[in-house]
Amino acid sequence: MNNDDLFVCIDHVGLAVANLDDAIKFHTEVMGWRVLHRETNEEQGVEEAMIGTGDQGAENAQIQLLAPLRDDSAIGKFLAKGGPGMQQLAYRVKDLDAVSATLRERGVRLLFPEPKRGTHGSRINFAHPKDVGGVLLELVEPAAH
Ligand code: V0V
Repeated sequence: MNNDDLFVCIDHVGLAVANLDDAIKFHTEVMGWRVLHRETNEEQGVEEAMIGTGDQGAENAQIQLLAPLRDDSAIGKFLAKGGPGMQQLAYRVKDLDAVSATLRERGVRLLFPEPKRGTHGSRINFAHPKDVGGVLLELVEPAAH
């Protein structure tokens, strides 16, 4: 990573699913991935699981399965509109506040005025899909574990 790079790497790709247990069953038994982490995030209205290979660490890109806790959540609305599928691309950052300030200066709208709590204690925010080529882009600053 160069000093002037904004992003470290792809952190994860998020897939909206209707039912987390069914999706885990498919991605483990058919696709051969393993569940690395699972949690509920009430504020975001999701039940989620991170999947990857058994020996991979959190430094590698993962796949995030996102199931709605409520119909009026972001994932609930996404599913109602178009059904299951890729809902977000997440870039890892070292300093979310600095990257957010730079993107705002460059005209990219972030969805939340302040960072939210994401997976595994990370800090997250999102760039509006209309400002980044039609993809919901999450920015993730991992927690220092
Ligand atoms: C909506 N649009 C999308 C999109 N969702 N485009 C690409 N990818 C998506 N996921 C488009 C949509 O087609 C519209 O385009 C336009 O954006 C406005 O959409 P809308 O239907 O009016 O808006 P809503 O009410 O569906 O909201 C969309 C946003 C919402 C993106 C604003 O989903 C949101 O606030 N998301 C951020 C939070 C989130 O996604 N949380 C769940 C993951 P047209 O029709 O106008 O052309 S939580 C998570 O990832 C965690 C915890 C973690 O990783 O740690």
